[in-house]
Amino acid sequence: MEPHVNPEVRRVADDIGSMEIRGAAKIADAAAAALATQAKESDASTPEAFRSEIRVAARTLHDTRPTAVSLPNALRYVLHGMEGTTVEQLRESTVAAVERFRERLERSQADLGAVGANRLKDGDRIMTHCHSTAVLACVEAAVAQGKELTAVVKETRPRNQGHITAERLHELGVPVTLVVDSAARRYLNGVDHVMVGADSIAADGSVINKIGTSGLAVNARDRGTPVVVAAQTFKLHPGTLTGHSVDIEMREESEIVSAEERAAIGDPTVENPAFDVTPPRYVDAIVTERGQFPPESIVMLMRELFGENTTEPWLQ
Ligand code: RUB
Repeated sequence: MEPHVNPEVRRVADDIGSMEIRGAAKIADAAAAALATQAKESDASTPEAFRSEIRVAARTLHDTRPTAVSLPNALRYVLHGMEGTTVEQLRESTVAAVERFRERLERSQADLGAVGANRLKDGDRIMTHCHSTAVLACVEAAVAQGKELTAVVKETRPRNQGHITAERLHELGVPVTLVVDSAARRYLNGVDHVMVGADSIAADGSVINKIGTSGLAVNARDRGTPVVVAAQTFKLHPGTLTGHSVDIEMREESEIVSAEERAAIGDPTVENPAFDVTPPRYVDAIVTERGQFPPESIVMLMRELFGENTTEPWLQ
């Protein structure tokens, strides 16, 4: 019999797939919390049944979106923390691992914000793309230090996550200029830093983030504007240490064009990649809760944090 998956796990998985819950950090947090619900409400009668329920729940959450490594890293953290020989011990250790993970997530975001804020000076203007809670943590910390910042926000088609960023920056008291994505280069001359988040960071220092990030970084390099990537260390992709590449999510064409619109323009092939890869040579610094790193040195940190442990426990 297929192990029981808690309805809350299914709801969170659906919400991640439909992007009700989105952004790498929020996805990781929601997935970990869903595993705690699965553990708390499980009526498994044997330790084996409990373990296989948690593994199936983890796989359900894992198979929602492929690019943000924060999701498998969160699941891996919780599954490695699951220990004991009775159902009660397994339940308690799983719930405790979720709590530790969520606390670490919050703390690392604040620590990262303090590092990123050091890069920002009073009067600076940043440009950002998509909606990154890590970027906002840097801005929030800088504002708390009394620095006055302004921001150029790219709208981030097709899902317009730039609107969320504009709203959050407004709440922080940062004046925002919202521009269409293709206007970015025109505004780079007046910008002091490009600041973006990451969904995954590969062992060679490549940064995988919302589609459009790589073009922005190339343009910024051309203009001499530094590109800063704000990302907690759970964005480091352990599989890339052993030669795997990061899967780029292709989303529905309906996010770009309706079936009628497509038919009216001669039925072109429509492609909708959600992320792209920015090579390390276009990135000036990766800001993490452990300090800031040149992208080429991130592999050292990856080895320190993950060692040889790059397996997926929910597949066992
Ligand atoms: C979100 C996105 C964000 C990163 C970082 O893409 O690319 O820049 O996830 O976010 P989507 P954070 O909207 O498709 O999920 O810093 O909050 O983890």
